[in-house]
Amino acid sequence: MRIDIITIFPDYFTPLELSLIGKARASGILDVRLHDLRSWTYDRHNTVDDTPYGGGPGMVMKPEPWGEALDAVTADPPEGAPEGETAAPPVPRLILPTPSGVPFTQAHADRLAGEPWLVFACGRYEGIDSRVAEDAARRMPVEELSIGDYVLAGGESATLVMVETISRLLPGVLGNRDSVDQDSFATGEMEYLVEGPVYTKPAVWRDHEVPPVLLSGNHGAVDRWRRDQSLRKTARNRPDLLEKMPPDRLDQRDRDV
Ligand code: 6GU
Repeated sequence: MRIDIITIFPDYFTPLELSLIGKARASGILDVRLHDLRSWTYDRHNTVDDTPYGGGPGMVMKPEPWGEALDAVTADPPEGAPEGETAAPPVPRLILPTPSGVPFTQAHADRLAGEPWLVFACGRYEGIDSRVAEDAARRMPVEELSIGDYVLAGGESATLVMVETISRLLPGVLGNRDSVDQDSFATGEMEYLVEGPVYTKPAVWRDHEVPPVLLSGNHGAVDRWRRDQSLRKTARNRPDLLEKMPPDRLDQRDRDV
């Protein structure tokens, strides 16, 4: 997968050199390209913002640098499938991180992980002139996404969150595919549940014991216990998820928890 990120703070993305994502990049699974929006400005101060039409507080990002940046970044498509000649080049999908966007969920991540090419446009200030999205939508799908009900200073940290969430789903990035299926919010068994507590050695630490069932070797009992713990933790921390769970997702044992 190719990911282009356009930002006035390319240095914000040095964490993408580390850990899982750093390795995915080194191995060629993930091609992340950073672009400084100011390279598409031509005045002495490399201006990217201006006052809002209609008045009001703050500044708005000017459309011209964004238009040129998106044209340049999307001009050279990544190599498609190895059939080469016959395969059409992939279409980029533009992601606009904004607190006014659709709430980003694991389902978005699952879908976006199947795309060949994502472009993230990181806005600052009061946002990007709305004609940029309108113009881009003439040639590519555009999605406005929010990572939660709070306001960040800019789209950079939201982009880091989304890129990490998507990248760990790419084939070959996590050692163990199963760990993805067991995640909180994963589609399937865990769709309306969060994960319960986890333990490792030693079996006793500062008088705290690991729940004995986990040492029992009884896999059926372990699975049942984990599901119970997951239900209890979801009820405690995320009652909204249990509200949304279709009733047929609960068996009689679940109802007893
Ligand atoms: Cl994607 N951007 C900003 N600036 N604030 C946010 C957000 C995004 N998601 C939640 N708050």
